[in-house]
Amino acid sequence: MDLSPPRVRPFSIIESTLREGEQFVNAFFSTDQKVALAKLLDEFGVEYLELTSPMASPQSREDCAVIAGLGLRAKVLTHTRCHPDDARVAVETGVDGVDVVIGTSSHLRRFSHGRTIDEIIAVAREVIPMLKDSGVEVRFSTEDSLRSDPEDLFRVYEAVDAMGVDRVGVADTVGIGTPRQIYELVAELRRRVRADIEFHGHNDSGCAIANAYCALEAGATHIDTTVLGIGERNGITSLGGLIARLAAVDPGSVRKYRLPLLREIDQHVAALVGVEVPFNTCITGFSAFTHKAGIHAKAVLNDPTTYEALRPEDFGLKRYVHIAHRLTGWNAVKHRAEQLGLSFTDEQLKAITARIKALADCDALTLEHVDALLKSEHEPAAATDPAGTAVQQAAS
Ligand code: HCA
Ligand code: CU
Repeated sequence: MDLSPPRVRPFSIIESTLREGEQFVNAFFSTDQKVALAKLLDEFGVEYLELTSPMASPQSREDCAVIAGLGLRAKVLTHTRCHPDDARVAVETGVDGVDVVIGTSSHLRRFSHGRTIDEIIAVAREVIPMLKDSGVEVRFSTEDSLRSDPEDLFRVYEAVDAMGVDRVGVADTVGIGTPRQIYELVAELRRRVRADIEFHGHNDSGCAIANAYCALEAGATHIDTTVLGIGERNGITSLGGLIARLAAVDPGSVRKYRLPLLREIDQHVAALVGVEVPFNTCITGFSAFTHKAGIHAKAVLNDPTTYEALRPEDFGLKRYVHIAHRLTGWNAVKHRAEQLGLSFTDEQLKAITARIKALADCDALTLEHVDALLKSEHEPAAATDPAGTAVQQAAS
């Protein structure tokens, strides 16, 4: 059995915070906010930005033109229904590419647009050549792919592939797919079409990042993300989550991005939509590089790779060893003492650690408490100083 990490094949990110992300319940982005975010994501290095359909509202249409005119390095896409009128308006905004989508599942065919598979292919035949003739990049995606009949799906994909589409999209619209299903669907699609393959996965059942990764393993070339994963309901594959997944497999695969910007990007979007960055967010969650238990702390202080799949310094971040609690160990306490410039014998450190544990059994401790204790043990005179002063001096 070989569990060694595979190499990640070349891929592009289609960053859809300005489209799928706008479908998040709290999202409202002004033109200036969209422009600022587009620039930030462009600086990070995503290959594509996907924008809300110009048909959504007059402002959405203007915003497409504004962002398409910024001269960003990233290609600017907009997202529309597979309909000639929408496609025409999309091209007029000056975007580099148009992502068209139409539902192929029986649910959506029955309750949404009411078309048969033949009718879907017929409308694609009106839209795709027209878009190709306009010189834009064209993607055709099947909404609710996972609940579509695979034979219907492949018939549609093969037909649009023959029409010269640049990319076909698999959309797990309701977040129902398992990694294995996504792998099998994309691998079969890879065998059947010549076009690039995009994956768009919702996170209703918590598999969005894993599904995106499996899509790549199976031959997908493009992955849709949003910052923090925001989107319809509980959203899609998050930008940071995909980066973390890929960096853990093959750090070289994400060096093309300016990784230290990720924290600012996550915090920026969290503020825009009025949420905190969740504590368990990959890479940028506040405890993502914090180690606590004594055994972990000791090993990490010797060699961080013992308990870290990712290197915080690659993202401009620092690891933190949390020592003010009853699971702590004397190696971690020693490390803190050294940071404060205080030297103790091992016996003294073990005694101090025992005191920390006893205190932490009664009440929640802070680093300030531990620092004050270390200082007072080192220079008993300092014990008469207000603890806060000692800590402030230590911290400055
Ligand atoms: C939706 C549409 C979509 C489209 C994805 C795609 C989805 O908002 O329901 O264009 O590939 O999840 O199916 O976001
Ligand atoms: Cu979606």
